Amino acid sequence: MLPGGWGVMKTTAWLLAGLLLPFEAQADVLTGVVTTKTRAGTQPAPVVVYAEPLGGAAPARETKPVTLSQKNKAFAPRVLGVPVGTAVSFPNDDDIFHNVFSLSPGNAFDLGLYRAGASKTRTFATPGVVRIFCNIHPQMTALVVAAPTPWVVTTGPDGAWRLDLPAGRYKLTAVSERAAAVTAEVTVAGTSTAPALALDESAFVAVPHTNKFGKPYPAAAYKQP
Ligand SMILES: [Cu+2]
Repeated sequence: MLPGGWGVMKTTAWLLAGLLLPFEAQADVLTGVVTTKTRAGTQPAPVVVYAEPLGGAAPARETKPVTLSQKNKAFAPRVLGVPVGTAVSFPNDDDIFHNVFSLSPGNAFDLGLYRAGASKTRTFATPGVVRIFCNIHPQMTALVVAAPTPWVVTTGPDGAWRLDLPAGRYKLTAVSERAAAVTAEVTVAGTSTAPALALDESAFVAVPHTNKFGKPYPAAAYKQP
């Protein structure tokens, strides 16, 4: 019975398609490498890459809490990309007091001064690039990129990155604390490779940042052991 046979085959094909599509939607992978032009002898700063869907708003997803520790008078990790809406906890893992603040427009906050073992949390509800400091220790700096999309990643030391996202058209943005952001558009279908994202931090000049009052740190703050 040929017609019946075809019918069964078609039905089977539809069933398979129905079963596989959701899996396929999660299986698309976009990989790329960010190259950074630096001054001779300088290691490039870590880079955050995020992908915003073109032709529609990024879907709102439940976010996972993330930890950004204060240890040995440094923030760890130093650079963190998170979807907007993410709650970031800042545990003080040293045995001295620390503070966490930012003056970045749209994302200014101050968690106050807190002791060893304590932790405070900041939810990054507004997309943006957020420079984070400690009001006691000027050498402590971190960068949080609150991305307007669920698809955000921090590159490895070699600039390589990977995002698992549904097929479609995206605008990619790469941003670091020492270079102007760059963007590119890409079509994702199956396993895809992103176009080159090239940052230039060769013109970057480090200047002392201010404390949480917008004033220079006292000279003694730079001399602490
Ligand atoms: Cu501190």
